[in-house]
Amino acid sequence: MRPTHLAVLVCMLLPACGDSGTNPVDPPGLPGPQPPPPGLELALEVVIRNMDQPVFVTAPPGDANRLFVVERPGRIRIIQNGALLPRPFLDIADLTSLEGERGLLGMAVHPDFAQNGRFFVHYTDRASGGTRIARYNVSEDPDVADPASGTIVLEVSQPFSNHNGGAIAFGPDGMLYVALGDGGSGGDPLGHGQNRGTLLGAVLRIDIDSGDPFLIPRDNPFVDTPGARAEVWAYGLRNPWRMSFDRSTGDLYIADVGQSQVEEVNVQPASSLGGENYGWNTMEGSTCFGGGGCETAGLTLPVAEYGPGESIASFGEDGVGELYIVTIVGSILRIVGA
Ligand SMILES: [Ca+2]
Repeated sequence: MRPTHLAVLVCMLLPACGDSGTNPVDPPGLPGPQPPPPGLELALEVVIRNMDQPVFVTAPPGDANRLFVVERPGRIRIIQNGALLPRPFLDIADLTSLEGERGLLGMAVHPDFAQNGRFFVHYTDRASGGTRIARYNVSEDPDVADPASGTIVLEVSQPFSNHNGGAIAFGPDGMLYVALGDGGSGGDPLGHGQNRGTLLGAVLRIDIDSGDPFLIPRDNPFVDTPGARAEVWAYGLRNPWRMSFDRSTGDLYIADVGQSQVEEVNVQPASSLGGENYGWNTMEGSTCFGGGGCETAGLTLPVAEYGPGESIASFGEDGVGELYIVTIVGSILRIVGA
């Protein structure tokens, strides 16, 4: 099952879809996820159980034999041809805070991993509680990373232990996209979502193949905007936990965790020049946050919303584009044709 429309799959696979009160809704005037093709039936196949708080799976591009499982406590494990390798690929548990929603939250393998052996992780620093984006290299053993290769690429302080974001992904343009939450507490008390002058509540876009540790691409949307951080690609996000570039179209899907009412999926077309404001905390989903009215001009609404309450932590893809579900209670499930 190749991932073309994650939002559709969210709806097709979550039991909440179709239950009373939790139907996904399409905001008026916006295109919602398309219905699955006629005759398409999906099933789930257990890959492994009893992982330690898995939050994501990924693999090097083209790698058909290995699945890399990101465990929140700070380890990356490899499932090779269906079997869990005993030695972790990377173990940074001693660097990682597990307080609240903190932890090792995301991983992105460099598109040229076969040549440069690089990958990037998104985790919470145990000492400071801040977010760290770090680069590592694989060792001479292809199944083990070199722990000494760790280099901090980006540090972002976090005012509260929740809403750290967590997604990190390479775009079709070769840039590294990093998703950060609004910094936490409830209701975004510090106003980070609507503040382009902070890296919080935003998706960042950086060029990690240039500069030291990176360059800000000249075509980022706020490079010339006074008071804005030039790293910001899109903003108005509460807790962008996962994002994924569609392999066939290049469209970017951003899953944002809602305050209490809805979870939402935002879609940014591949043709976007960036700069979208996804609404938080002026809006939660397609509703003005806090009741009453609000100024919605200039805000980009989600394409899908659904009720919270499922145990699915993430979707993920292997190196050849097969799609998986990760549950926080420890299971990795492959989506297959029924
Ligand atoms: Ca939103």
